Amino acid sequence: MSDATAPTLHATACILCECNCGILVQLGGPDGRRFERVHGDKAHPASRGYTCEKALRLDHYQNGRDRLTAPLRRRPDGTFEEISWETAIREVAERFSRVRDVHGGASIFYYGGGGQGNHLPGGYARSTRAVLGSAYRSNALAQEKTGELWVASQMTGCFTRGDFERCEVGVFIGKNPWFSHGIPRARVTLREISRDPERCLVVIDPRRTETAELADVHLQVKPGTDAWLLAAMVAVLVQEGLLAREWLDAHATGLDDVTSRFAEIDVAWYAALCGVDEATIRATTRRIAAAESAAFFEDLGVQMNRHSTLVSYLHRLLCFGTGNFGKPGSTYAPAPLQPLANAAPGKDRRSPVTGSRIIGGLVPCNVIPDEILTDHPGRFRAMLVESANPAHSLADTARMREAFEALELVVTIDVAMTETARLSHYVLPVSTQYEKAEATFFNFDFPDNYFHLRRPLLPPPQGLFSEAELHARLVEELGAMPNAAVDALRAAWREGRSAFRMKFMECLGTVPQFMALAPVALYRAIGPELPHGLGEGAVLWALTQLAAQRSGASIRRAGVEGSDEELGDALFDAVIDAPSGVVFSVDTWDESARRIETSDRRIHLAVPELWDELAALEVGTEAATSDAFPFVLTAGERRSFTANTIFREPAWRRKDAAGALRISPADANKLGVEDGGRVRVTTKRGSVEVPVEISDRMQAGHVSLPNGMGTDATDDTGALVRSGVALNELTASEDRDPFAGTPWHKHVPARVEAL
Ligand SMILES: Nc1nc2c(c(=O)[nH]1)N[C@H]1C(S)=C(S)[C@@H](COP(=O)(O)OP(=O)(O)OC[C@H]3O[C@@H](n4cnc5c(=O)[nH]c(N)nc54)[C@H](O)[C@@H]3O)O[C@H]1N2
Ligand SMILES: Nc1nc2c(c(=O)[nH]1)N[C@H]1C(S)=C(S)[C@@H](COP(=O)(O)OP(=O)(O)OC[C@H]3O[C@@H](n4cnc5c(=O)[nH]c(N)nc54)[C@H](O)[C@@H]3O)O[C@H]1N2
Ligand code: SF4
Ligand SMILES: [Mo]
Repeated sequence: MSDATAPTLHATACILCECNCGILVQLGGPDGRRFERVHGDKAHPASRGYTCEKALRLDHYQNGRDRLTAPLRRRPDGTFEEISWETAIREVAERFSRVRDVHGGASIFYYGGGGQGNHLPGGYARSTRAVLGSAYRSNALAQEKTGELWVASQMTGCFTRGDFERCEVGVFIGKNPWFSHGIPRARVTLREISRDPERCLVVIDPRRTETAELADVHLQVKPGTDAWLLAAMVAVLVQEGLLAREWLDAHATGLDDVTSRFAEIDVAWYAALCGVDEATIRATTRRIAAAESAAFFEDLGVQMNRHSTLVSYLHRLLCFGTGNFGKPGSTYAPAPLQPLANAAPGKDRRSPVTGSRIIGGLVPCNVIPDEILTDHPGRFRAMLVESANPAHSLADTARMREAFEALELVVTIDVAMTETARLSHYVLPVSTQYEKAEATFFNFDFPDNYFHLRRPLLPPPQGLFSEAELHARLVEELGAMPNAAVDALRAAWREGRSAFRMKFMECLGTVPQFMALAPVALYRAIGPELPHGLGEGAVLWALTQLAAQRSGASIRRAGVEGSDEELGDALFDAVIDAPSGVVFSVDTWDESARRIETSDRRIHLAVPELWDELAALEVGTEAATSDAFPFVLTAGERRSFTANTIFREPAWRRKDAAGALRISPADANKLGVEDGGRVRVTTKRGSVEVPVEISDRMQAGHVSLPNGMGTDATDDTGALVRSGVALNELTASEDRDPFAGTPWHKHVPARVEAL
């Protein structure tokens, strides 16, 4: 093919999981808007050409069904009518203001702010929220990561990640990276560890997962018993003298307190409780302790399970107890361009109605209905939802629906007509992630960390625009846009960066609430001035200034140059200029160790608030199952063709279109059901019908359903048709961790009956 006919490849990223692999898209089709081909982008600093099978299906997102094309207002009968943008912005601003004026802004709850690929909207929403006085927010992190975040805040004051590329031993706890990824180039990295006889892959999972098949050691726990397994492993460290004592003396406090609590643990008894052979537990613990380095990753298998916060703690005792922090192949504290949720030990903030612990600034997802369905004066009265689908993704859909119906006002900002949009008073459509500049803050790599500001591939359809523009218009309608400052900033930008920085500082000192208004003010002032259609990247100007102050040395090591004053601007330009992403920071291991932000800069091994739960393990496992609900259902397993609800078009799935229930051969036999046969799954909250897949990966008594199914669409007659099981029809909001409020989705007692 000659150069003249070579198709244009547009650099962007996959938006289906936190890895955000770099991709090259070839556009085509009759209107030039189809994703004809998708390749891995070798120029992307983290993925280096890698993708999984899902990225190839991204046309189903860009050109998916249910795309919203105009603002919608709900009629009293539940149907929607299209309204003009003028009306939409005016009425939404008016109605939120009314809630604020009558009940106070704190009653306006914000949910979302970005999914797996789009975190810039959350930045702009800060401005709208500040004008409305909205004080509480949440997102999906508060149904998975907040327990771990709280433990991190207690022990290190910063979040830590595993260095799987260099580790000798890699440990995955309730995590199946073969399908869920979560580390760059997951399958390559897993294979490398697996093939190297000097290295060791350990997987803790009740299922024989694809990752477990590659593992040297598969600790096949009974579902929901990880706390006993990990407590036994820590006990082995303590009792066999395997702790990295010298290192701990230099870097940690609280060791004696911890050892006394594990000295008496009966390892054989705990082994029996979790169903893993005692000798294997001892051998695996010794292997970890003897290794030069070990990296750890816990995920939903334990984070959405019983004892999740305690498990996060035990996992860290195993990691730090063997000296695995701050050296190659162990764990590190990354420095993202912008932290997604803060792990610094902060003040104890609580939600207004239930008094639940707010971790990382987020209200626990499972208590949201309780914060609404009450006559408490501090209850939430209105909700702004942005790039999230909580009516589908949060526990207990029936209660969530009731909660939405009780709110005075629900406004949803999305690209598609979702389950949440259908429950909203107003639905505001926006451009897709390929029709605007976008980015995520899932950048946790080490020692080289990268950031990718993606350029738009396509203009949005007529009448649509980005969240940045939407928030700017809302703030303008609310009369809060600092227009004079915006004009002055734009003029200063044209003059030069030094003038701009000075003007920005001046605004911080003179314009009321400027810090909070800065995102939309920057967007209005410099958005149109930015090249490559990167207007929505304007907010990054402020974030790169802050990053330069925080991590100047690391940014310079990445080759970004400039005086202290100029470094932020140089970083901003580097981000703007890199279509496939840029390494913005190069850390050292010492640098990472300095990010420990406890009061004495040491790792705190003792977390007394968890002692009672730890001690309670001794009495044994408490069965969640019963005669009525004898199975443990894992409600939400990542599979080859699941991607939360980012794809709404069922046709994107090459396999498993119905989202089968996986069941062990023994259980299938007992129930008299064949592969592909249908069963009814019933929990205390609901009942669904689904086909089964008989799988020898499953233990007897354990069944699992995939996540991301059960989205609704209207058929030709206008009726709603659901494809697959909407998991949270089966889950209950009260089934949650007593500490962090995270759900027990991986451990739902259920009954299965053949149909
Ligand atoms: N293909 C695909 N990839 C995704 C996503 C997707 O939708 N599809 N979503 C992304 C998102 S948002 C997230 S948060 C991540 C989640 O990534 P993961 O946490 O890896 O995904 P899951 O499959 O939900 O759960 C992991 C494992 O937990 C196991 N498990 C169940 N019960 C227990 C238990 O009692 N103990 C232990 N130890 N393990 C248990 C399951 O068998 C499963 O293999 O994936 C991301 N990647
Ligand atoms: N039972 C059970 N429930 C679960 C899970 C489970 O395993 N089991 N997994 C949980 C996990 S880990 C997660 S992360 C959550 C995910 O659940 P949510 O955080 O609610 O998000 P998604 O399903 O990813 O949906 C993202 C939404 O963003 C919209 N969107 C896409 N692009 C754009 C855009 O550019 N702008 C805007 N404004 N919107 C856009 C999509 O149309 C979609 O509605 O689900 C959770 N729920
Ligand atoms: S691992 Fe797969 S789903 Fe995740 S970003 Fe990369 S290509 Fe997309
Ligand atoms: Mo997630």
